[in-house]
Amino acid sequence: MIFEGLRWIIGRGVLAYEKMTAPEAPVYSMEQQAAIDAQTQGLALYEFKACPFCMKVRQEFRRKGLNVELRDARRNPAWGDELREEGGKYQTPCLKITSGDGQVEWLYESNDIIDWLGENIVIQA
Ligand SMILES: N[C@@H](CCC(=O)N[C@@H](CS)C(=O)NCC(=O)O)C(=O)O
Repeated sequence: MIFEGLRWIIGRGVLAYEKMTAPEAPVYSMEQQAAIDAQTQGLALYEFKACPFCMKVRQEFRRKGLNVELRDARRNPAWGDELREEGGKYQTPCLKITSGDGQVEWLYESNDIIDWLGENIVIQA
């Protein structure tokens, strides 16, 4: 009970901090955004809303203007089960990467996810 209350308070703090520090989204042309969306359509982030590591990854999405599907693994038990069973552990953030040929990779660790985005998402000038 105390733990739940503490988690709730910390969660509120994380969400408020996320709102206050949200980076401005870049403005892309329609063609640029379409090219980026084509690269992110196979991505889904398994997350907890109040997780600070997830917040860090969501901020990176905003900073780069990436539209990535967010799957709340706590509120939706189906996403939680999928994460545990297919990803290998119930830990967020985790990026599910489905490539064009249907291959699936589950990438844990916020820093590794941010690095992967930097290395794999090409934003044309
Ligand atoms: N080093 C990891 C830490 C991730 C982490 O600790 N996530 C917590 C949520 S904030 C988690 O999934 N805990 C498992 C649980 O709550 O059951 C990262 O940077 O992504």
